[in-house]
Amino acid sequence: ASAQIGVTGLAVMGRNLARNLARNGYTVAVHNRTPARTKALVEEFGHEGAFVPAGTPQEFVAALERPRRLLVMVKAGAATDEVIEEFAALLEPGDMIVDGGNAHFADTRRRERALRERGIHFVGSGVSGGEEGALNGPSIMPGGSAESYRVLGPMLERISAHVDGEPCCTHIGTDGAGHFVKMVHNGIEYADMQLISEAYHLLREVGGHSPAEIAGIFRGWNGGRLESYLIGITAEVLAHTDAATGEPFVDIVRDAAEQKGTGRWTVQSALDLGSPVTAIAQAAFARVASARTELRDAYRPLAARRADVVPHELGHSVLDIEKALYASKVIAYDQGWTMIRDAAAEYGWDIDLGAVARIWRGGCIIRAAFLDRIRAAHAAEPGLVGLLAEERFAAEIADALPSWRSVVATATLRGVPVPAFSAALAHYDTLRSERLPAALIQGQRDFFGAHTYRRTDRDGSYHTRWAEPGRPEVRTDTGA
Ligand code: NBP
Repeated sequence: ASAQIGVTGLAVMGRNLARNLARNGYTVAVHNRTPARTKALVEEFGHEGAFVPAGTPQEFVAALERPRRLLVMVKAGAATDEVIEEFAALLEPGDMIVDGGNAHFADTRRRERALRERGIHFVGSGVSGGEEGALNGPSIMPGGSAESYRVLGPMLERISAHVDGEPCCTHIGTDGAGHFVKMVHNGIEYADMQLISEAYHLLREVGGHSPAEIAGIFRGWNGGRLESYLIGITAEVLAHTDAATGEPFVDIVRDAAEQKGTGRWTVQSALDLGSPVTAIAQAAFARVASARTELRDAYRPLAARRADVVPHELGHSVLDIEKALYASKVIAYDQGWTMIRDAAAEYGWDIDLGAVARIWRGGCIIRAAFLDRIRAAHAAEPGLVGLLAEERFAAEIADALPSWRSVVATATLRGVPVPAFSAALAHYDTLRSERLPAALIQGQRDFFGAHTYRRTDRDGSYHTRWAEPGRPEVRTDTGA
């Protein structure tokens, strides 16, 4: 036994963390379910430090000094449970398993409890910074026992990023605390990316600036109080020109933002906790909405027209407010129906959407006259994707729109919070938009996480090698 730590799971994250550990002078045992990855790591990067390749879990565990420190970097979810189970059986009391994957904190709490009963320390640790961070210094958010941190902390602090000599790693708290904090980090990241993208969209649609000009504006902002990684990469994404078409890159990316789900977890947990994380929630929903092709297709015919974009004057009469309330209410109900439709598809429920409206017309708290109209709309068109696509509702909303905008604008100018009115209005504008800044979010995601994007002009998944000269584009779904 000669290795101070072992890494199992040698895809991008695990491989780079193993290299980071080795570059920092630790002897690192390496293991992967498919042995080819272990072999490739040692062949390509063996010169960077001391690696001990292990072909089997038994060899891997035997290579580790006691108490054993085992870093698991496999796919989050069931794979993590399988790997923990497999290795826990080979470990002894006092040994430590670190899960550096993106686990849900509730899973981490469950795993920690189960392993604690067997005398094994389980450290659920958030790792942020993507591939690049894993190699050169990530931000690390370990949970688990104080005792485990005494042993692991110095190693994790050493391989973490450092700012002003301080490591970007600290013991967050017991059991799931590390993964919880990582989850919130990702929620904030969603909000930050959405806000940046909305700023870009405003500069483009309202300010009339080109993507290249906006890149310059962001570069300027990055020299001031907004300085940040995300603002910096946004400037780079916006300045990039697509080699195939000569168009701004942001214009050839499909404006359907994707996600791996950690932002969604933040919102779900926030509802359980009663934490009002509305900016994060709006960001998560903005991504979801951008990718709902069938809703956007249904609502695009309602596309913004000049007349309903610029209100003639800012109004806030009783009639204006009535119209804003009505329109917002239709949106809220429509969102509810979308959710019921989604759940029906997910769980295989055969739900009559018109009947839901019918049974809510009386007796319940949301009983309302227009439920009969919702019932009728679904009866007339069984596959109805959304209420706003129905002619009469569409006409009513179009009529209400100038008042609705005026009310939200007036409230905003006067500092009167109207979170639901403005969220409903943004939902309407989102779904009927021809283009959304979700394309920029896809560019940001591809930049920092190689998460790939889809193009507007051809099929397939693509990745731009942002760090290479000329920023070549590769297709990723064909292995090319
Ligand atoms: P992936 O999430 O793509 O997972 C691939 C790894 O999991 C491979 O080593 C694979 O082994 C292994 N694996 C799977 Br899949 N099922 C397994 C099983 N049943 N038993 C054993 N091994 C199994 O890798 P990644 O992108 O490097 O991410 C690793 C973790 O880090 C994930 O939890 C991820 O969410 C998290 N994370 C990723 C990033 C990022 O930017 N990518 C950032 C921060 C955190 P194989 O080679 O044999 O298939």
